[in-house]
Amino acid sequence: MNNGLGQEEHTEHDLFHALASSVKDQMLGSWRETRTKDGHYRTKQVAYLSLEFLMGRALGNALLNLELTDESRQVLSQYAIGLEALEELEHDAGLGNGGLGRLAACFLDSCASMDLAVTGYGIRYEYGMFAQKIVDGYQVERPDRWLRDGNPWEVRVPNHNVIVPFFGHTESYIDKGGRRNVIWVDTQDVMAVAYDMPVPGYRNGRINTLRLWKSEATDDFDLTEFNQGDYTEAVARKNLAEQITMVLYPNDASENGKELRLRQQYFLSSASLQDLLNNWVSQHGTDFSGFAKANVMQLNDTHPSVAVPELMRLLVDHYFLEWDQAWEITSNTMAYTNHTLLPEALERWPVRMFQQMLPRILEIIYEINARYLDDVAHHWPGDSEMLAKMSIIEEGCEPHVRMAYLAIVASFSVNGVAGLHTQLLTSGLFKEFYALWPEKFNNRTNGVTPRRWLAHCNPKLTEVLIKRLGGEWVKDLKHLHALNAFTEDKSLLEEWRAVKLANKRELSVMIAKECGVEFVPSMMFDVQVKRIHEYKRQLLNILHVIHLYQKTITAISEGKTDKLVPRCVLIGGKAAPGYAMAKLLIKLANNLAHMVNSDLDVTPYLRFAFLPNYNVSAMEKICPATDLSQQISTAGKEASGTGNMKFMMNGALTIGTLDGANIEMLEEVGEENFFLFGLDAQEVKLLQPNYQPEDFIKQSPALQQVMGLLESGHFNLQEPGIFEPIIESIKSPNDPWMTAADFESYRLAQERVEDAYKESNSWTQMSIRNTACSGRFSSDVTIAGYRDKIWRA
Ligand code: 26Q
Repeated sequence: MNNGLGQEEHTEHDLFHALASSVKDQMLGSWRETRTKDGHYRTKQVAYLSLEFLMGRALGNALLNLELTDESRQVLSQYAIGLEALEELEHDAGLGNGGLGRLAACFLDSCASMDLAVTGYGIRYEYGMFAQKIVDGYQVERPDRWLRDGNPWEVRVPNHNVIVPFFGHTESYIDKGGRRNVIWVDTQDVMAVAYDMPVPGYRNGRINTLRLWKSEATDDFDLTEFNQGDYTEAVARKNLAEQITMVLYPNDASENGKELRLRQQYFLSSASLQDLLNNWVSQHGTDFSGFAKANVMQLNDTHPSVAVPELMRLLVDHYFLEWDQAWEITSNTMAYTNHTLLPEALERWPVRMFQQMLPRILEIIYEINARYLDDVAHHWPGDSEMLAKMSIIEEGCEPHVRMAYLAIVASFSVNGVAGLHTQLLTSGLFKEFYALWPEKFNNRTNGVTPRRWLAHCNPKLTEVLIKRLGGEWVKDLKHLHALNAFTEDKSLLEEWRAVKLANKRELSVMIAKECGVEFVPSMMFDVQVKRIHEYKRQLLNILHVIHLYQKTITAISEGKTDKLVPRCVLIGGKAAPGYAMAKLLIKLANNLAHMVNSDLDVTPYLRFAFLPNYNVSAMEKICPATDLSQQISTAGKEASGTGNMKFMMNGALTIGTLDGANIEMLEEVGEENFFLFGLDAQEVKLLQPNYQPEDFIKQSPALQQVMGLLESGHFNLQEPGIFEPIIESIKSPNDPWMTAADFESYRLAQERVEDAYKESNSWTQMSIRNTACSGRFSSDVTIAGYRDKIWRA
């Protein structure tokens, strides 16, 4: 391998860039071949449209998939830096918030590895997910200029530039054939420039593409302004154009109504569709009769759902198709995935905003709605309430466009991301649509890629697995089932324990560095890492740590410490910058951590840390080292979860509620290998209207004590009253997350965890069974479902 470096002086960063560039160069040939092959063979093309691709680092994954790890290690042996250390120098591509963005990244890996012609379309944000610092216990956001040192993986492809229009107004005219056409004029145009990133399949020669769009000012636009002598205006406009792809919105549960966000959505949708249509026309001319058979667009939530009217616009206004013909194509190419049931995360845009920014798109939405409401009226004759309820336009003093309804109406497939989630969609949120079009709805339980989330991130366990099972599992994770036959094998138990211990040692080094807290590898590692949100109930975890703290102090004073099971608890995650309650939870966690870790009597039994800046590469170190994975959302609120699967694959046991994919994990591994607790979704719904948290507090002496300490101000002596909002939320009959209701059940489940952890052998057997049963949660399985049931690729 040519390492790209001569004998001259170089920094470690130069070395990283040299290696990455050389790996990319090695992909160029197969990349071109993949493109040609997909063009020739006329295989079905899938466009995965997503505002987020949370790719993380690329080097380690590329080396694994291309089978270049050993060679790279050899090349590096002449330098003073090891491969792992070099990999650490790569900046995460943090172009996503959390689950939805990371799912898109796992899907790309699976699609390439399963030889599917799938292109990811997204935005090349200049600033990705913010970096999180903790100052005095509070979250502080720092900009993430991930492109600062250049991106060795991307290729700018200016020959794919397209123009995206904004603002202006529409006019109609009658053409020579007597047809009435619409043109959208006086627009402010923005150029979309494509940057391609290679997506290597696992050792199969396929290199797929992630195409990320950057917004730039159009040159001729500048020129006109310049000629008019309005130089400063021209530069200011240039700024406006370049703002579009400047920054990722850091909300994982919506901040509705921000104009720039809608601009991003339309920019992505229009650029991607123009690209697909240009591609089609270059091969087939303007005959679109075969288009729907050859193309699918998978919408990653409603974020790119403005692609629906945009495809109609391009077909009707640019290629002069009749409405019905265009609708036939659109409604046979769009497929929509829903990722949430939380009402605040459902996208609605003010009609007024569409009117100004995307006037032609609004006209088309109205036309789609009018025709669709005819169907509704047919299905429910005389039911005007139903019409208002199901309309794409929500009436009111400020009318809104309901993006989910737009997506459902236009899609031939609508899917949820776990069994319970899909069931709740069809029986709740979308039940009228389910009544109208039951055949559209289907479930596709999420998965995660075993390449990154086992083979790459856990090399020690990989070695053990390969020794026992060979390497087939990397491509077909169901092979891990064979491990179940070895749970009585003493030598396997020994190796399994040794791997976990070694991984815990490595994680401890990171935690010491990032948090200033010593985690002791012989203690249980109990972890909850994910975005901070009330529904995910980090608060329940924090209350339990307070309980453990009190229990430890009591045990010490009574001289009964031999019953304690020493544990290290880790919480990590980012709060949306505008989400005050989530930020307050971070502050509470940090104050509590300080209290716990500075009590030297307590620390032999309990340690607690909040990890700053949790991201993809942190998870790669965390999940292999975790004993206990916390998946404790209020039942019915977490659509699926995917972190839960990463932990399971790496042999962590789960303490969790009957929510999202936890339910299916439990099904696979069995109740005896899972710590289940809490109300189920139906019980949550039934209890909600007459929920009395005070009753639950009265009935639980442990919770009473915890609340007493929290309310006493023990964790905020210098800052009186700051945790009032948290205390109130627990005690409020309107607490939608019902933290108090699940506390006692959670505490008891945690006691079962302790009893189980004391029995080292049976714990290890449970750990092995979790890995063995994780095969169903490979994203390869999920993608096989999309391929066979939705894409028909
Ligand atoms: C919407 C409007 C304006 C600004 C931001 C947003 C926005 C951005 C991101 C809304 C939602 C998201 C992300 C949602 C998300 O990550 N959902 C998670 O998706 C995972 C993959 O399916 C599931 O496993 C999780 O359960 C679900 O919470």
